[in-house]
Amino acid sequence: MTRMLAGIAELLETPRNVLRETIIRSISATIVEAPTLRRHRLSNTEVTHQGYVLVRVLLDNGVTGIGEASTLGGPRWAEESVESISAAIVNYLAPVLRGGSAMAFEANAIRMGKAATRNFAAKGAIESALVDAVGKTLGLPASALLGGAVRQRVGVIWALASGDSGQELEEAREKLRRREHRDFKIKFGFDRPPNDLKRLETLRRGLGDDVRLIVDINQGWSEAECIRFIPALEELDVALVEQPVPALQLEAMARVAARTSIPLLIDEAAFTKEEIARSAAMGCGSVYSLKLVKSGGLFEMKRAAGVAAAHGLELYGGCLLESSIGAAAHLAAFSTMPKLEWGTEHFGPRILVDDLVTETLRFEEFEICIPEGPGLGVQLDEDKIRSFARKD
Ligand code: MUC
Ligand code: MG
Repeated sequence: MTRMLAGIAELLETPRNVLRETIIRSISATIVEAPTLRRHRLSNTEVTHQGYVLVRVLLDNGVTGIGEASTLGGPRWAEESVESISAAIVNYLAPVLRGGSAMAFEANAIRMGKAATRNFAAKGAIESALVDAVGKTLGLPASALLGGAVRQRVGVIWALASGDSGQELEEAREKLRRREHRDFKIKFGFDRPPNDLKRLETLRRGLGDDVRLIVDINQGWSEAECIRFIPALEELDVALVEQPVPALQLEAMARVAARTSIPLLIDEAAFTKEEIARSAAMGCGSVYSLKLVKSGGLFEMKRAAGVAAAHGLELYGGCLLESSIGAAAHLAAFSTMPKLEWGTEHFGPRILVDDLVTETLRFEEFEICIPEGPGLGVQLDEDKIRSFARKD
C-alpha cells in the first residue's frame, strides 16, 4: 500500500520533475558555411556555400537540443544574415530564455517576441532546438509535441538552378533515374526572360510531359514582363509560378494572378499570418509556401498554415536549402498538417557536399521520409561542424 502510494506520488511528481529538468542552462550559436555541390542561382543572389546558424540548447538534465537557421546568399533572400542571426540569438533571445523551462514553448515564443521584432530565422532555430531537447528528454518525436503526425513521408521537389540547361537536364534525369524526384522547380530571374524561357523549353522537351515543372521567379519580373511571358509558361504546362513580382507589389501580383490559368505561389510576399491573410484576400495567389524563416517558429508555422487554408490557399512545404537539421524541423511540422497539397521542396540535404548530421534524411520513391527518432530525429556530426564552422 505504502509502495503504491509512493508510486502515485512519484507519478504526480513526474511533470514537475520534467519541468525542472528541462530548465534551459545555455543557448549557443555557431555560424556554419557548408559547400554546395554546384552553384545555386536565384534572381537576386547565388550560393556556392550555404550559410547556417547552428543553435545548441543545453538543459539542466544534460540533454542538448539542436536547431538551424538558414540563409541564402547573406541578407538577400530575407533581411537576416548569419551574422545578424547569431547576434540576435546571443544578445537578445538567449538572455530572455535562460533559466526558464524549454517545455514552455508558447511562453518562450512570447518572450522572444518581446525581446526582438521579426528576426524569424533566429527565433525559429531556437524553438526547433527547444523542441528537439524536450523530445529527446521525453523520448518523443518532435511531431508528437506538435500535434502528432498524419503522414510519415512527403513528396519532394528538386530545384534546377545552375542556369545551364544541359547540366540541368542531366541533373533532373539522374534524379528521375534514382526515383528521388519527379517534380522540378526551375529558378528564373537571373537571366533575361527570353533566355529563361528557352531553358524551360529545353527542359520540358528533354524531360517529357510527365514531370511537373514549377517556376520560381524570386520577385525578378515586372508586371509587364509577367503579361508578356507567362502565356509561354502556360504553353509549356507549368504547374505553379512562384513569386513573379517584387514582394511588396501585392496589387500587381493580384492582377497577374487574375490573368493566368497557372496558380501563383505566394512566397516572399507574405511572412506573418496577417500578411498571409492580406495577400490571400487580395487574390495574390492560390498556394502559400510555408517556411520557418517566415514564421519564426514551428508552432507559428502551423498557425500560418491554418490561416492560409482558411483563406482557401493550398499549402506548399517551402525550404531555404536547410541541411537535414532544418529540414527535419520543417518536416516534423509538415507531418502534422491535415493538408499539404504540394508536398515539400526540402532537397537541401542533397545539395550539400556533406550534410551536417551523421545520418542524412532518406529520399525514396520520390518522397522524403520524416525521421521518427526522439526530437528532430537527427544527430549532429561534430567533425563536419568543426570543419564547416566559420573560423574568425
Ligand atoms: C525560394 O525562394 O523558394 C528554395 C528553393 C530554392 O531553390 O530557393 C529557395 C528559396
Ligand atoms: Mg521561392
